Amino acid sequence: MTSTCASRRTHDQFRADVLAGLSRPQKRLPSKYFYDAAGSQLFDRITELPEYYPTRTELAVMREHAAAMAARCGPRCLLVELGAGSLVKVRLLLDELVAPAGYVPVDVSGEHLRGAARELAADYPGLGVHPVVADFTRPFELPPVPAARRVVYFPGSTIGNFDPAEADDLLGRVARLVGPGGGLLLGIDLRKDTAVLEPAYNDARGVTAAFNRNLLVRINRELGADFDPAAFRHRAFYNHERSRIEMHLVSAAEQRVQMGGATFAFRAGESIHTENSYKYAPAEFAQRAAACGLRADATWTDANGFFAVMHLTAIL
Ligand code: SAH
Ligand code: AVI
Repeated sequence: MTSTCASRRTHDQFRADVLAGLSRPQKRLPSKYFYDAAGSQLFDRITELPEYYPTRTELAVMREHAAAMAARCGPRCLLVELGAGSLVKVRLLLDELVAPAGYVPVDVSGEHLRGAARELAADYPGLGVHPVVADFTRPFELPPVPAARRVVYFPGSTIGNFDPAEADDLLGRVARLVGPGGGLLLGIDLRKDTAVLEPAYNDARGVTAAFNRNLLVRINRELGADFDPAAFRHRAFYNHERSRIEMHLVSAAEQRVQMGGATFAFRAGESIHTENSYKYAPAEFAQRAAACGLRADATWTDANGFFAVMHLTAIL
């Protein structure tokens, strides 16, 4: 009963966010809605593309420094992973952690999360695995697991998908969730040459384009809209002024889309802005985090300076 109510609320929120986003002068859709089961699978394919450097770079940084990262987390910590996805990177950390009190992967993509958590629990039989299907931008309950310290693990540069004010809000929430002395192990994608950034979001095989268009497929299926996904072109580019990759879906022609009694008109060339992916400099990020109650005390990067993993301590 409770979960039926929760899924009704999620559905209603999805409808309200889509209606509001498509009613703005620059049409917008929140990027968290990319991740239904198909979207999570498409994201996994993105992580394996030759152009998409973030995943393999972060994995390499994790592989090289996992022991030092685990030492920062400390013994008997409760590890809470935000936007956990397929639970790949955390395995490198779990292999080094001393007597972790438990592992709580949090993700909105419920079916995908539950499947990945079952597999992880089978591979780590002594570990308490407690998946939580939730939107981490809203309050959610942690299981009552006694631990020496709480550590949030937030890899993938998913923090980059939030506008600066939202990111600050999220950092503040994390600081309160872990409490004074608690930790945050965070992956951030760094500023780099446009010649590296833009191909990562415009891959030759068109997987990122399919990931972007899947949002329209999902809106059709779950909200009864009549988007023709083929009538929207994928566009991704680096916005220098804002230090972010922007993804858009561009209407190929003048067209109208219906959704539950509402009609949305598109001019030819008009776009829906579907995602931002901010790129940071480590020192600048550390400064922002300090203002949100988190002090950066270790940073690990790759030789090219493409990606950083940072440990921060809550100083509330
Ligand atoms: N951590 C993985 C996956 C990154 S993809 C990695 O580093 O490869 C981003 C993940 O965050 C997806 O699994 C998506 O479902 C999840 N996600 C995005 N916004 C979310 C939100 N607001 N609440 C919970 N999960 C979210
Ligand atoms: C999850 N997130 C950090 C990815 C990114 O790079 O911003 C999502 C993504 N969008 C297109 N490709 C990957």
